[in-house]
Amino acid sequence: MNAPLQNTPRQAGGIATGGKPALTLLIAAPRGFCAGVDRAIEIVERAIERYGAPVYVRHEIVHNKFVVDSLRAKGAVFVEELEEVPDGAPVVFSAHGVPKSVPAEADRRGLDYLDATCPLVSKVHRQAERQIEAGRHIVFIGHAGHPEVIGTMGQVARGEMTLVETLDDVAALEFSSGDELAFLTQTTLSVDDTAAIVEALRRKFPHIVGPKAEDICYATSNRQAAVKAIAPGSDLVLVIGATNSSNSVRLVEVAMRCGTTARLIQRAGDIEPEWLDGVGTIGLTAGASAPETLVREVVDRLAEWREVEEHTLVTAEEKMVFKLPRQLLD
Ligand code: 0CH
Ligand code: SF4
Repeated sequence: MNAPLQNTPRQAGGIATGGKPALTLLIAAPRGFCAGVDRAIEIVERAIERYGAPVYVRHEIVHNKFVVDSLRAKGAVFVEELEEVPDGAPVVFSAHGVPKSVPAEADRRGLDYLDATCPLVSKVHRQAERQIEAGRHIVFIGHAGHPEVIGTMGQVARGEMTLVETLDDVAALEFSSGDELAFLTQTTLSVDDTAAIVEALRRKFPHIVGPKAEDICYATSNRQAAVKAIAPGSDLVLVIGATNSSNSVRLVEVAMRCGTTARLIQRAGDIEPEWLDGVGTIGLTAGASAPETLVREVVDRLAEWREVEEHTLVTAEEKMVFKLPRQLLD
């Protein structure tokens, strides 16, 4: 539920020298870490405390270099496949989820593993199983090659789930009226694009069943709504996030669809001073895997060049917290 807009003026830090041109900064809220990312990072940190370094992590725990480098410095070792994990070493599965074959292989090898899959991704995994049990073929809306898509498609047998990415993919689907169908979605998609794809699916296959709301998670929806609130009043929107971060890339797209120039940056150092030419207002947000410290770094960098006045636009309050896996609680 959206909270009323609040305006929180705050002077930025940085070098205060007189005579710099003014810059208004519209900072989106919510932004940055979601409950699933908080949980995933805590799982790696606690695993290192419990088992000692090294703790292996299959895939980037979340798609953020700063987070990955920080955990690496504490003793995490990041690998892409389980075969890179030595026998006897503890391993954590990333927040994006894994195909069923991965825990099965870990069990076969007797590895101690912790599953940092976000509970909202796991929920989609369980829905996939249920739809297959009910005898339905699944149309899955997602981005090919993304680890969450590989993980969710790996919950069912080959051939039981068909991936669609676009309206054209829906148009090309060939199912007969007798085929029982269900749809599910990746959690970090564009809310607007997905609504259009779901509508096309329902039009083409009126008997298709799906979740009441698509599976796009609260954090993804809230961050897109928040960027919609800041983009129209901004000359430039900066989104802090990685190029392989689905939810962060979606934020750039949302801002651009508001008619605003938008750029994805990993760190403050990516900002080119000429981007600020003719710019009086910058909108700033961060993907679900980007830590708040990188937001402050960007504010401080901008304050080196301009007299910055910060305004935070709050479009929703988030109180979601997810429990840690049982193995870490005793
Ligand atoms: O947005 P994606 O899924 O690429 O992942 P991220 O950037 O690591 O953000 C956290 C979401 C993880 C699973 O939903
Ligand atoms: Fe979970 Fe959503 Fe965060 Fe992904 S973006 S980790 S689904 S809360």
